[in-house]
Amino acid sequence: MGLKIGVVGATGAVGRKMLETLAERKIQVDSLRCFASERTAGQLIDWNGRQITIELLTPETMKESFDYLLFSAGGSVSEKFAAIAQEAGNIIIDNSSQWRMTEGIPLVVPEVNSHTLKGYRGIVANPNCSTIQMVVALAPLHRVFGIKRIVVATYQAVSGSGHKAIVELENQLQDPEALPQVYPKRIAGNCLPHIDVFNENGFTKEELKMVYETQKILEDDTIEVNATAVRVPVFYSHSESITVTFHEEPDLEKLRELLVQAPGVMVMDDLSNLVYPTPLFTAGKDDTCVGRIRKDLFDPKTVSLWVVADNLRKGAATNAVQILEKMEELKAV
Ligand code: 2RA
Repeated sequence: MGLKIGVVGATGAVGRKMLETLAERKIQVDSLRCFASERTAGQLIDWNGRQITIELLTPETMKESFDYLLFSAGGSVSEKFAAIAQEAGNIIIDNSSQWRMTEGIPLVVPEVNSHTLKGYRGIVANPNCSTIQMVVALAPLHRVFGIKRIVVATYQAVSGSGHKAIVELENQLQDPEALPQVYPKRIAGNCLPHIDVFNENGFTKEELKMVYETQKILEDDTIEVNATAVRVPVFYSHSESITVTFHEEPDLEKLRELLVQAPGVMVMDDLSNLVYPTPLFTAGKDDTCVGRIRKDLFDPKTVSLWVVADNLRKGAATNAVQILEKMEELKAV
């Protein structure tokens, strides 16, 4: 018996990737409905050999019965419509930041904390892309050596800002005079240390997401995180330079072995052959790729890593569909 699935925000960069991923991972779907705003309602979408007419998102549709609703339509849409759908007894997997820090709402990376899904129905929050790839790599290390502090700098692709940002970078690469629209400054040939809005404390919302989402997912609010989130002229995949200090001094070979064994991780670390992860390699894949694994020169409890993953796939759509798969698995238990 196939599933009744709805995708809200089906025409956005992540929504489209969710549809692609449902087909790619052969999720058994009986009925697939796509919802969006007036702007695109009525348009046709080809999905897995079917033609689907995009429906206008309304409170009434969210009160209907679905097995899963996948949301990627921004926080305000989730705030209103995911709540209605939850009230109606549906399971919602929401990619917006709206519910991530709400008490009682699971914030899930299946490889890390799928236990939080056991016996749960309602809204499930998909973490921020830059958080997902970091915790996929660090969770297995945290369980053995205990993380004290993380210092991370991100190098985030423009696809994280949606389709318009992809077009903006393309235009700027063709035309040196092309004016910035999505970003406050040119992104071609540039780096912007500014993702989302600045808080009074000098950190951006994107950086603070990496702090508090990481603490929630790893269930340890003693973990210190200092993040600098940077937009770079790359189309797909976020890269992260992560320096992590543990409570216990890690044996580097054991740490490497933990990463090799870690679910969802691909270790790419052979400097003599110039093997290390890059955005061009990870784009289109679901692996979280880890390289440049090395001990700090001064502190034996500190290790640096380079972590790269496709921000639209593992960073959003694939993680959301993996949550659906895990919830289906747990139903069968
Ligand atoms: C970005 N992580 O990369 C944010 C939202 N997707 O723009």
